[in-house]
Amino acid sequence: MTTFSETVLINADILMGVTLFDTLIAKAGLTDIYEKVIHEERLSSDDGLRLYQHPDLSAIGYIANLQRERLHGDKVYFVRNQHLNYTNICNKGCLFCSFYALPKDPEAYVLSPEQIQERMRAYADIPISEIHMVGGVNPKLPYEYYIDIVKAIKEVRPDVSLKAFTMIELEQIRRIGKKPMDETLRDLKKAGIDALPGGGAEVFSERVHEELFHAKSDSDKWLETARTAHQVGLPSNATMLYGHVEQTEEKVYHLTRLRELQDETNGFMAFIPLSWHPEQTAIDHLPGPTGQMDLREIAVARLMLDNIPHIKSFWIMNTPAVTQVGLWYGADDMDGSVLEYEITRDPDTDRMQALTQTQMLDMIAEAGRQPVERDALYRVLDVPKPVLPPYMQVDTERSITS
Ligand code: V47
Repeated sequence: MTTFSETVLINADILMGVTLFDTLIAKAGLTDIYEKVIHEERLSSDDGLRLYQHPDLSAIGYIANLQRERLHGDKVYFVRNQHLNYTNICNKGCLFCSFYALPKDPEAYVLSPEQIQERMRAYADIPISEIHMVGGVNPKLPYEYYIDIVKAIKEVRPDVSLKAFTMIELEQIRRIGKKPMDETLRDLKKAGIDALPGGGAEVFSERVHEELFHAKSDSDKWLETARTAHQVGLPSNATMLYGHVEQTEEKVYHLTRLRELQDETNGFMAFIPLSWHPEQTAIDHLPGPTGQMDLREIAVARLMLDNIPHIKSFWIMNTPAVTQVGLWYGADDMDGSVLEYEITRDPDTDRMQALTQTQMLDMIAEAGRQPVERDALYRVLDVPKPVLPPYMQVDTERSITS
């Protein structure tokens, strides 16, 4: 509770042109960071640490929202997309993952180009503009398979933008094709990919790499592949998987390394903090992240990644409710319709995870923001008029007493 003397101080500040928020930020001891943000100065790693450790999440959210609104005003980007997973067979054995299967497992699958086309045709009546396709690292698949599935997708929907293959999958595709990375990327681009998703980055920490995903290539390789992709004209996203065994310093390091590469290439379109889901993984005794943590990741990312245009709150992992709040904590993007999601699905119910266009618009309008439909490259397709839910509509005909 605010004390009498604090109230007097706050009132005096207002008289002097200092806003209530300035005072609350000062009370939280965050004025130096706030001023850096106001003056568009880069935050240091120490600032990043403080933002992670500070108890006043709403003060941090308030500062992150300033940056978010400076970049995007009220806009919230969404996309009508379909996520496709061409295989779940993977030889990396990451302990945080519930998606992968071994070749002998009953649930193991590889989709042929024709099966991928069937999955797409199942949604032929939905006007989507993005396909998001990733899969496990399956050493049995030949180079031509990847080229063929890309072509198959473009055959069914020539107009969609295709965002496919993480830096980890690309390393496998390059290896099996015995080609340098730039040539591999040019082949895939020629076949039809338009951008790369941000997965596979996990946390840039040798310690966590050893502990959870030692068979995967490391952070230097992930960043090198991203650099090459950006150089050949393929923009990408970037992710960070949090809420397992990582430490705060490791997350700050992750963000600063992404920021450094972005200074060099300007090829990252969006950053997506990925909220880890422990269910059905080898480390499901760990509690996983909370909603508080999800919001903080969004806010810290928005503040540290001053050169990455978009921060996405992936509603599948963050939940629609946290995503709505996240739109005031630094996020300006919520991904999209998705249609089917397998990486963190509930395998017991195999439930489809999808949002319709109307649901996405309602979610954004209810959060008090302006929806903007985009494609995978953030080209604006439509700016639909937000329709407020009935409980938020002001009925000017009725007074409170009538
Ligand atoms: O690389 C794996 C993560 C990623 C789990 O670029 C898990 O627009 C949570 O990268 N709980 C794939 N996460 C998803 C991804 C992504 C998603 C949405 C949009 C974009 C984009 C990219 O999911 C993997 C891994 O880091 N992951 N297992 C899990 N149990």
